[in-house]
Amino acid sequence: MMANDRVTTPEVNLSPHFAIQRDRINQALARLLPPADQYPESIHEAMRYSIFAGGKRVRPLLLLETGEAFGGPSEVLLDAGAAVEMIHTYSLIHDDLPAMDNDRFRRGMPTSHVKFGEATAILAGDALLTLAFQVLANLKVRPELVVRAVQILAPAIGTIDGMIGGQVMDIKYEGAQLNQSKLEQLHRAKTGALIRASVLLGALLGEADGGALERLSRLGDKLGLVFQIVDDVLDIEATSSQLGKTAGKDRGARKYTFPSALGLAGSKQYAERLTHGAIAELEQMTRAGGQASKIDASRLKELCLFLVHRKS
Ligand code: GRG
Repeated sequence: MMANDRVTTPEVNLSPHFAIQRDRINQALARLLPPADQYPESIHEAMRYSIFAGGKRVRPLLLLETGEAFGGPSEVLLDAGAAVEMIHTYSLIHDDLPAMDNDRFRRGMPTSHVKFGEATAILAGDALLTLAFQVLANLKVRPELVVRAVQILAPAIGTIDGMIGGQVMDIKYEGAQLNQSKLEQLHRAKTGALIRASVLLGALLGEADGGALERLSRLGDKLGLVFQIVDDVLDIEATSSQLGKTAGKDRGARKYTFPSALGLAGSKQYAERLTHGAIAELEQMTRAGGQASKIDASRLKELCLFLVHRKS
């Protein structure tokens, strides 16, 4: 396929299967988070408030569907997915703080610091991050898999090409005009790395072989960028009530985005092309023979299409 080829993918509404999967993820989160009446109550209330504020659960769904496609044990995948969602929610709580994006509205509700005060919001983020690694350490798998899971997850949210590094770049380049390669480097780190790690954790815990891991790593990388491009497009095209957060923030915050670099139509086209590439990785993986030829990748494909066509 050539760089400028036009690609369109069919729209999908997620099938009822995913509502069931979201319920299972929510049940795992409800079980793993300390109860709101557990002393000291205020922090547990704040952790549960942000976790159950209505996120789409994209990252745990990717983890679960990848792992289940390879026959991984659901109890383990659900706990690992919950850990990833805890980390994602920590990043949102901290990103919304006055010292960062200073947002008052997230997932359709007042942000953590608005509801509980800044000190509790900072601690709730810290606590979710800490609990996530506790959950990973307690996964009922061979210790070697726990070590490898930490080796995937920790760098994905760290400073070198990971989430925190991406956030640092985001702050550093505020108001700057970036070329496409710098913009992609920033978003691969800030948003993409955790999405890629979610896919890889599913593959690891499903005991996918090396060839499949490589394909899924490339798929995760592409989906991570798609996610951010669509986020930038929605910031322009969707309303605050559709998003559950303040729309139009990027322009106000002088953020250089994919639509600034490629235009709206160009951004949508690029997201479609990347999605097409991600689906091609899946198809090549299942055609390559061996272990992956036996898996049903249709749910993962459905998720890829959902991510590019999502409206919130
Ligand atoms: C503060 C350490 C630290 C990191 C912040 C990822 C990140 C870095 C901040 C999130 C801010 C943001 C709006 C990023 C754009 C992409 C993104 C992660 C959107 C929110 O994710 P969704 O759409 O949210 O999956 P829900 O609410 O559905 O879970």
